Amino acid sequence: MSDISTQNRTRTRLRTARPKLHKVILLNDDYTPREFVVKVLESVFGLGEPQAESIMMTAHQKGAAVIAVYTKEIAETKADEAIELSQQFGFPLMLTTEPEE
Ligand code: TYC
Repeated sequence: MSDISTQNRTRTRLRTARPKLHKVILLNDDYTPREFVVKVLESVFGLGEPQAESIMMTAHQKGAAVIAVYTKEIAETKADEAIELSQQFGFPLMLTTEPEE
């Protein structure tokens, strides 16, 4: 027989690596100026001013707001950058990260 044998083929399920995404969450406080929070959101997270304002106001009114989702490492790095920037200016701004459901 000239057919190519299929006998020894194994079926391999292709899995696409899909890393779990993590939310970066902005927390409200009583001391950080609103304008500073907006600047941090623009500079660290690349948001435009309207979106930065909207997220800042959500955190201000509700206590917390999701800024964006990233892979774990990027989420943690961005949260750290924002916290460090705020500390350099003497503000207590806090951000956390958590895995998406
Ligand atoms: N609550 C702050 C104020 O009244 C402003 C603020 C908003 C701080 C959002 C943090 O995540 C925050 N100056």
